[in-house]
Amino acid sequence: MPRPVGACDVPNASMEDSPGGFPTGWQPYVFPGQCAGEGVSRTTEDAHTGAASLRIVDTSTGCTGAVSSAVPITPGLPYRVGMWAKAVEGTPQVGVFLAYYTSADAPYLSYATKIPFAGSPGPEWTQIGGTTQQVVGATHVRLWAYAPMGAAGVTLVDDFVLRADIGS
Ligand SMILES: [Ca+2]
Repeated sequence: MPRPVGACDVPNASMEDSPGGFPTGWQPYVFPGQCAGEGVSRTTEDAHTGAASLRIVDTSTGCTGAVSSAVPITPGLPYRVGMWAKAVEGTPQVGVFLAYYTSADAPYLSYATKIPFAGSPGPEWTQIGGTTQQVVGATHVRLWAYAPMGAAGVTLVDDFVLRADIGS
């Protein structure tokens, strides 16, 4: 399949690599008092492509999700972010944030401008995402898959996509 124009290399976008147990290039999201870094894991129970996906369990006692390592972007361009999601229990809501940073080693989800796209996945794999105008001064983004508090359920997510929106 031809590589789409403007496509970026999302680290381990299909969750296939995991020598340490958690998908390489990703880490559980931790935010003191709200997100304990629990409820998110790699699974091989189902996948959009390949053998693995990311399993997000939302008990609605806190938020849960995973954040990618930094991906360099081209200054000035709008970016499209997306992921494939499938509900396997309950009626979950999930979203994908694009978090913009002014350097590759900016602190973990600090000093980021976060632009969310959220949806309610059904029993089939569907894509969630959208296009953002770039934040002025940003040089890198991290992708952040998350389940906010308030909609308990279990979601599988897979195949993250990031590309500059410069035509097809
Ligand atoms: Ca996969």
